[in-house]
Amino acid sequence: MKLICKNKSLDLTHPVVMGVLNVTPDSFSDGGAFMRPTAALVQAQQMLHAGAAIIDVGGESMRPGAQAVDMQQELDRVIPVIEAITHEFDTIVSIDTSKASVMREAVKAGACLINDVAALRGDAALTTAAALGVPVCLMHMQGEPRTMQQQPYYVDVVAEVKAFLVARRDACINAGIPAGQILFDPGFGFGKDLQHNLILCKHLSEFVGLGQPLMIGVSRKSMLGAILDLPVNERLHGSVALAALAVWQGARIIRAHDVAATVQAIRVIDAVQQA
Ligand code: 7PM
Repeated sequence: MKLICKNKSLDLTHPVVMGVLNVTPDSFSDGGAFMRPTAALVQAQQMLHAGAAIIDVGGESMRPGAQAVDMQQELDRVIPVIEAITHEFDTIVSIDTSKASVMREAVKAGACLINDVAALRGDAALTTAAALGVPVCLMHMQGEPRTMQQQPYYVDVVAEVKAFLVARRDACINAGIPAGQILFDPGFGFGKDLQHNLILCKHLSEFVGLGQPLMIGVSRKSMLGAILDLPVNERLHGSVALAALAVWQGARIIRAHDVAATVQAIRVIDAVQQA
């Protein structure tokens, strides 16, 4: 199982970690736009040293209740960072965005994977991603970030999330994106309550059965806060436990903040699976 990311190939024979690099005003303490690419480079270097295979650059806060970010603002945040990372390191950079224009500029700047929490449902996103020719991660979300955690509702969360992803895959294939370039992600915390997230965790192998490589983002999320009653900066052990459980069920890409711990855990799980 290999994705073609421009001139690079992403081998998913073994599970890999995607390191989260948030480029939002609150993500670097000094804040100043001038310092941002430098601070981002240091963080990227640490994550690569810890074994990350992908660096996911995002400029729009997807926190529940967050306001949408203006396009130019998002471009100003992410483009210098993508340019700096691709110039400095031989790695795969993904762009976490739902906006077609950000996808286009990010790929021009060096990104070679699109990670869209809206699964390419935004204006022109599908045709743009198809034209760019890079792999796409389709994530499930019920509702929109601002309101999605208000009343999440499913009759059968596993069946509904699966059906959504399969429908979005069909749309991608119709737009000309090869099936082998499509990733699935059930979207933990995106329009889901604790019970929904737990049921999804328990049934991840069903998503793997759909035939696309599965990506998972559970790192530091509120479901861990709810289970453990711990703040966001104390959710490392819980995050690693869920990452291990996801890889055991066949997930291939783990999106995580704490790269070293996550890489070690999934290497151990992979060793057992290969035995
Ligand atoms: C609250 C909810 C705060 C979610 C922060 C987040 C995912 C993603 C994000 C994911 C994929 C975070 C997120 N989560 N992309 N982007 N899958 N594919 O934890 O689960 O950074 S934003």
